[in-house]
Amino acid sequence: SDPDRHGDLAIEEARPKLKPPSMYKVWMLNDDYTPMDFVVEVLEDFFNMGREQATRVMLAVHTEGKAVCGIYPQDIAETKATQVVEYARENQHPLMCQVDEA
Ligand code: TYC
Repeated sequence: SDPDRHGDLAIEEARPKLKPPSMYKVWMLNDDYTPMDFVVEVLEDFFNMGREQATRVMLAVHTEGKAVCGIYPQDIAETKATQVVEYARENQHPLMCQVDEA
């Protein structure tokens, strides 16, 4: 038999596995003041949802307190959450996002 076969396997086993990038959930939180239309617009513009999906997610946040609006690599998740909160503040709304590990 070929003595090199075992060597290849040993190398294969020793090679460190590349971890998949960890993913983070972006949650949208309910509040009593942000208009429903504004939340739908945010979900369309920042999370690439159509009107129907954006409306469903907005209503889920409204009735359940929070809902996931997207799952992304950490830097993208943090950037989206920051952009949403900044956009809400520019429009005088208290809308909040949270990011946590998926
Ligand atoms: N609760 C808000 C209202 O009744 C609507 C709302 C939905 C606000 C989702 C925030 O993330 C939110 N106007």
